[in-house]
Amino acid sequence: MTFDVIVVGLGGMGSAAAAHLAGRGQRVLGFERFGPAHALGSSHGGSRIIRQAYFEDPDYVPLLQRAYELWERAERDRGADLLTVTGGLYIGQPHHRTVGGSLATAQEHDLPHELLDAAEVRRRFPTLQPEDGEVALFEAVAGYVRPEASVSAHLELAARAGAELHFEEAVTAWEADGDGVRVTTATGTFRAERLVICPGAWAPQLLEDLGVPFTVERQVMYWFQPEGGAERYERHPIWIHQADDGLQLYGFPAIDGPDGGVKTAFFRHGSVTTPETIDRVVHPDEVEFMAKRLGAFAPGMPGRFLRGAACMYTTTPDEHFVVAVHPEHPNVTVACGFSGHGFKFVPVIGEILADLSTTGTTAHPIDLFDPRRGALSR
Ligand code: PYC
Repeated sequence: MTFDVIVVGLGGMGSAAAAHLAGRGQRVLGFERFGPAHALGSSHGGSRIIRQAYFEDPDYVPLLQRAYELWERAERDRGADLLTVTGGLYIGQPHHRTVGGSLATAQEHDLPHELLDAAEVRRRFPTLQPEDGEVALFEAVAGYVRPEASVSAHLELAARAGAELHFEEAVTAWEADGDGVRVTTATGTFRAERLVICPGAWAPQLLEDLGVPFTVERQVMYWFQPEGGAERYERHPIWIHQADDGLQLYGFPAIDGPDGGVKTAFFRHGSVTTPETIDRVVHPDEVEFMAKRLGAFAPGMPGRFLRGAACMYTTTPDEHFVVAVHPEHPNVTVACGFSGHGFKFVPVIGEILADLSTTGTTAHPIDLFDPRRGALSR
């Protein structure tokens, strides 16, 4: 079999790229170092926030709007529940990024939203207790997506469209020249016309030649069983609270029924790690710190600690993604450095990668993700 394109890494982004490429009639070969929808990278933990009033940069909004359309399409095509709209609250001091940045983006893009003072948040959402002086931006369209179900759905869509997918087969090297690409794994060398590399936390190894100073960070997710049970968290908005010291704490509804607990985490409060050395144990002092911050903001929490899990962010210096045709190799496309906020974009990144790989360009606005941007120079 001759392949048009090899996809390296079949996590969130790679599985979507494989599905979009195979859906366009490309002969796709995919490699994943672990099993399908595994829990050893950056695409596990049951839920990821999706929102549109994006404090990171207003330029993400058109991509988010397309992502919503493509999440719905993937749900229809696969018959799976992938996106749940719950509403979202972004809470903190008005001048802090979580509220101020979300508001600026909502205004620039005319996104429906409400601004609530602390008393109104406490009245409408008694599970959350912002302090007087804090405010919240409420966005009805926000919610969560399911990472493992999304990876499984895109793998299934890719396979259904004819992609050949190899699991437990790590890529150890790749080369590209005018004749095409060669990818080496433990079982051999594979050739194709083009390559799409979605390495996740393996970017420092597989894309070292990009010269981007990636930092791989260990991040912990926590599940707590609230006092009095999880029922009142079942239909709860997702929320992000930025404290006075800048730390962002976020949480989800109880999505796994009354015994599954409520998931919370800090946004970017990790330690530098590598995929080979990451500590997957969640330690008592970490649980204690989370429980203290959570208890101060959410009455009824932390309740009882159920479990924790570690995952990895691959962060760029400006926390924007890297999505582009490789600057040195026109037949190689790359997607990495999602900096802890990428999962919501999975289907639109799949579409962009399919555009870039098949035509060398895309109609989507991706200038922000250029690997040669000044903010990334070492
Ligand atoms: O991707 O929206 C996001 C997010 C918020 C907190 C952590 N990740």
